Amino acid sequence: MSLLPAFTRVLATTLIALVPLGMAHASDDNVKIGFIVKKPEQAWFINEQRAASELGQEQGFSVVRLAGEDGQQVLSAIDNLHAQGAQGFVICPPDVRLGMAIANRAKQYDMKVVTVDDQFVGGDGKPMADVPHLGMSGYKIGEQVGNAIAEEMKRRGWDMADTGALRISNNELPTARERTDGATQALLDAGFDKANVIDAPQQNTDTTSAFSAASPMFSKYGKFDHWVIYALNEESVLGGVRASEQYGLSPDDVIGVGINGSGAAFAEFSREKPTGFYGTVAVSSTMHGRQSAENLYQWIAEDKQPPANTETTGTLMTRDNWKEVRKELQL
Ligand code: FCA
Repeated sequence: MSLLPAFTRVLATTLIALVPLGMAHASDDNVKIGFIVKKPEQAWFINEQRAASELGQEQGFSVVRLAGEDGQQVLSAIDNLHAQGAQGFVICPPDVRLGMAIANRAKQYDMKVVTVDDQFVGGDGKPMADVPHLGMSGYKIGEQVGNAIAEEMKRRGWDMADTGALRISNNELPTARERTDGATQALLDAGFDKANVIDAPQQNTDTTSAFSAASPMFSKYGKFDHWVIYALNEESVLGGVRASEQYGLSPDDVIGVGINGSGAAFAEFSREKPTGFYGTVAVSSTMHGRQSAENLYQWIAEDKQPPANTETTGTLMTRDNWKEVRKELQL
């Protein structure tokens, strides 16, 4: 007799445990998330979105891939997602200062939001810590860029006094500033003269804007024999390298090191002859896409709050090892 209540209790517990599980499963099939990116034509973002869709296929939720190249397009993308019954979205915003407007629109529709790559900045100029974020550990990855450049300069036997450092900068974007600050600091620590660091501010985060920013600098600072080039991403470094070629510099006199490790770098490493694009610090866009989508999915389906901030690391990829690193990072 005395066993019965215990047994009932066990049964009741089991039932209670089973009911939410059953419900969670039923709702899984209905989970739909958006994945909005600022530069849908760039290889980094193409791969990130593809990885999120693949995870959705594996885990049974749908992913709607959308472009958000400016504020207007982002807001219509959110309206569109709501109309389709999506419960949330991952976003890399075209301008981090749109954070409040985007978060408000999402709240209005009761949608959950996580950011990837570029973190929202609030009215006070600080990162919006209440929106879960996953991105590169910008300063550290920037330092890796600076160290790779310093080592290659040494290997080539360059005199630092005759070398200019072209920092293609985008100081409005914290993601960019952290990376270029890290790279600059590593160069200074290696003995580089601050006076030889030349800023070339770009208006955007792509090759075209970097090319325009870099072009005038080579003739303006024609006194330098060699150049090193860095920026927030490899697309921008490629803009700088293309500008150096147009000015007439030989690849032997240029060391460009980017960040990302996407198709843009693979295409460059696949060229028959080496260019001034020496390397890139590769980060897994596959992991960024999968992890950010999974964090959001679990938040929606299981009410599991994503980590507030996840920082990812990078690996130097050059013409010599790019295929191995690509495999390792599942790119
Ligand atoms: C930013 C850059 C991208 C990529 C991403 C992780 O959004 O613009 O190229 O580096 O961070």
